[in-house]
Amino acid sequence: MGVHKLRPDFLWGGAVAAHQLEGGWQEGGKGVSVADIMTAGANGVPRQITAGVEADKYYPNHEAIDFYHRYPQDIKLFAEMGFKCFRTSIAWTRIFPQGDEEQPNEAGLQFYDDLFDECLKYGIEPVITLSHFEMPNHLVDEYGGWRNRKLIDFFTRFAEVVFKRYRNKVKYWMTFNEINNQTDYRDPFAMMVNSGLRLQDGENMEKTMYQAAHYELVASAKAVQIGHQINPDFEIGAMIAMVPLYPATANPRDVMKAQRAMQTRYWFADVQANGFYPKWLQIYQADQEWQLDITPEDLAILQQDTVDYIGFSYYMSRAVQAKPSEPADYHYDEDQDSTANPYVKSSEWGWQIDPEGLRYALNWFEDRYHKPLFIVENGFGAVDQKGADGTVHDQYRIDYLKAHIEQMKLAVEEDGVDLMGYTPWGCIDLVSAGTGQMSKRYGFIYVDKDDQGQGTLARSKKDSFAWYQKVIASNGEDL
Ligand code: P53
Repeated sequence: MGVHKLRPDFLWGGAVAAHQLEGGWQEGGKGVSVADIMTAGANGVPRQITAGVEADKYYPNHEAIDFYHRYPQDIKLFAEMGFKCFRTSIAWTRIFPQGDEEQPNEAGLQFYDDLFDECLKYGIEPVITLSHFEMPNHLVDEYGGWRNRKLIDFFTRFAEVVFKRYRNKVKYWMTFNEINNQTDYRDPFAMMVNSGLRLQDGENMEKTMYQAAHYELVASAKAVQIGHQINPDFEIGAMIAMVPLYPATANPRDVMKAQRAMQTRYWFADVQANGFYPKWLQIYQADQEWQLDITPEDLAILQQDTVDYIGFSYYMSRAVQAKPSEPADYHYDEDQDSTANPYVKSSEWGWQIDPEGLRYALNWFEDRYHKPLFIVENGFGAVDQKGADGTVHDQYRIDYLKAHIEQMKLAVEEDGVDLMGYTPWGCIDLVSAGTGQMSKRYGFIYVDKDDQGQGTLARSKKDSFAWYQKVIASNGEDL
């Protein structure tokens, strides 16, 4: 007891993604990203992915919360909370507006120079995701997204340009945000944001997902290699959506099903961290007779350039149960096989709140990869009521975060997990990725804007702002 503590330089901060807060979708020469062609959905109503930008539709990411113009004030508020780091992404379309240009767009590069300088001015370390649900839409229309091997070159060119440009400003990087969300290959949203895939009639979505994911994993490994050549001090991580899948009962068949479900959701991290495809997946892919384009050169790159750490998001857990007629391979179909766990409560959006699941996840990653871990997203999406005096009493958010930080600390102090930091999601209210709503709020900072795009965009502090400030100041002792 007491030997292990949070690192003294623990990276407390907050996390966002460019497309969800910047706005300025046509400024500084920016191109159209896949996020720019998504309308607003609602709770339980999926976002529409339109063919292009259509005149009569509302696209919430176009303006978002106008961070593009307002970031100095917002970073100042992050500094006031005591942030040690700030996780955001570089919008690929600001650097390569179409994605296939030879030369980068200087105005886009300059924007991130200024943004990172603003962070560094307060001692806030930028933590940067290269691709966070915002690839150039031109690569979707022209090349079919990540089903095309050419994307590897476009992505690595982008990575090389930004690694070089920011080599003295950014040390922590991640390649693809939640690369494993496409496990749910039946979900058009996941397929588009992860891989720029618009599914064609009659196409085997599962096969296409495995092909696209393979190219992304090769691109990720190449980026790790390039990054380390440019600056050996870079720490380049994976970014995995961790949703633990528990067996619904102690029936050994449910336990087997849960094991295969976890293998199916997390093989992406196996490849990125261990450097090779797990055996069960090699057998599964061979059995399908898909003839995937996976070359010996690809496998050598995967083997050689593994990630330095595992970044992951954690919001919820789920459960799985074997069917009476379960096949011998226990094949996990995320769309059909994942069920709610009756032992834990859910948010208004049906996300199952399970703080112990975070400790479980940290231990699971530690056992499997023996690499440093970084919780780069966690948080509670909820409807906030702003009082007439501008206050928001978000005790429910404090309760959620406190319970998760307690479990995170147990994983470090009792279990010895090597944890780099903690960046709660949406530290300032922003556009929800899944629904396009503003009203699904995560922030310590309230932004005055509604689901129809109305509002002053004024910022104000919620109760959780002072709470998180205190948490950081005490390095997690005062919760
Ligand atoms: P929203 C699904 C499951 C877990 C995390 O999500 C997910 C998703 C996709 O919606 O996304 C991550 O905004 C993602 C962020 C996103 C955040 O979780 O749907 O990395 O971009 O905003 C929260 O409530």
